[in-house]
Amino acid sequence: MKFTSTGSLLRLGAAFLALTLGSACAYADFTDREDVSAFVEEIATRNGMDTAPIYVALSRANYLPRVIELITPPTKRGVRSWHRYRSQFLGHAHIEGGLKTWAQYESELRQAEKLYGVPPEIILGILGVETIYGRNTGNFETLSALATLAFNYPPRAELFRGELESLFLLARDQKRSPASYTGSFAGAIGWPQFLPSSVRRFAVDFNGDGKIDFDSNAVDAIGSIANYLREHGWVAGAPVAVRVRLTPGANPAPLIEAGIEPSLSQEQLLEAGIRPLTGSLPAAGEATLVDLETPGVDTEYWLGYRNFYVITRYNRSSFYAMAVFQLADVLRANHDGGGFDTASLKATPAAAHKASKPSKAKPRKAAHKKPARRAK
Ligand SMILES: [Ca+2]
Repeated sequence: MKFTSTGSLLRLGAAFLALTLGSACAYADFTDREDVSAFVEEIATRNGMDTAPIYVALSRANYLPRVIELITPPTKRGVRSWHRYRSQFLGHAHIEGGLKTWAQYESELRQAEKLYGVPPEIILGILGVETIYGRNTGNFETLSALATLAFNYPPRAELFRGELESLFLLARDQKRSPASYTGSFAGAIGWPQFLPSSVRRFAVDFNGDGKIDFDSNAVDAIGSIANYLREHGWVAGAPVAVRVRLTPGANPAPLIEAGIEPSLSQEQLLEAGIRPLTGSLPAAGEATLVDLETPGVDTEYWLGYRNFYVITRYNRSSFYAMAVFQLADVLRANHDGGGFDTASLKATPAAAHKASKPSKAKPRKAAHKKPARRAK
């Protein structure tokens, strides 16, 4: 279609007007606000920083309405569906991507297991669920996202002001501009989606190049995820979760109400009618009972052990931890089986997952140039 010159001009004018109006709404200046000034003064005093660069950074931060939309819980609670949730993370992209990443970073993953006790498949399970192995790290400018949440989302202002403070400290540590980070709408950064406070506390320079790099390759993410899990109590070699069934008439509700932290003894579970699908329950200490509901089908019940709880420290949801665990299980089975088996897409792992099974596969040559492996 050909436009007349008048038409083009009108369109241009409209576009300009929209841009100007859009700017007026979207680019509120945080530094005009008293609560923001109080925040700047407070964090500068606490951390021995100058206020001026913080003001400069915040004056360039944008209010992001989309961030508020995404963080706000829906007014109507959706129907929980484990099958729907699970299908987002156990498809071809997650499994094939996981096996490729495993092959590419085999030696780094093995090194992380040696140092932190966390097996490759669990590290990959988290990387896969978080960002599909770095493919999907988020395009929100972290500074703007955190400023928006810190100052325009009262329900969680305290948390996000803490993360915004951590972002300024992280930028200072790394000698980067606070505006140079990108990630999720909620301020999580890079391949492993660490919040700034977690980067500062748990990230490790796993390829030994002197900096934390969560943007360009998996190596620092691999070491950092393993370190995060170990610091949160990962037990090397212990099981994560095992599927169970209920004896007829058993009432799981009080067991589920006991909470996500493992507190149920094997005797309590057996007495309440919890049975293994086969064999006997693993003697692995206290457990939590996890119910995975899907409308129209029988609820799945699982016992989550200490390591399951540790995965929920990454993201406080039993659906999340179970997706990580099941993706990990499929990756391990395919890796040891020596190839990608599409039938596994439908498999539901039922056996207790021994977390530190040694890999039976022969080490493969990494496809990339290997960096020096040195953890700090
Ligand atoms: Ca590094």
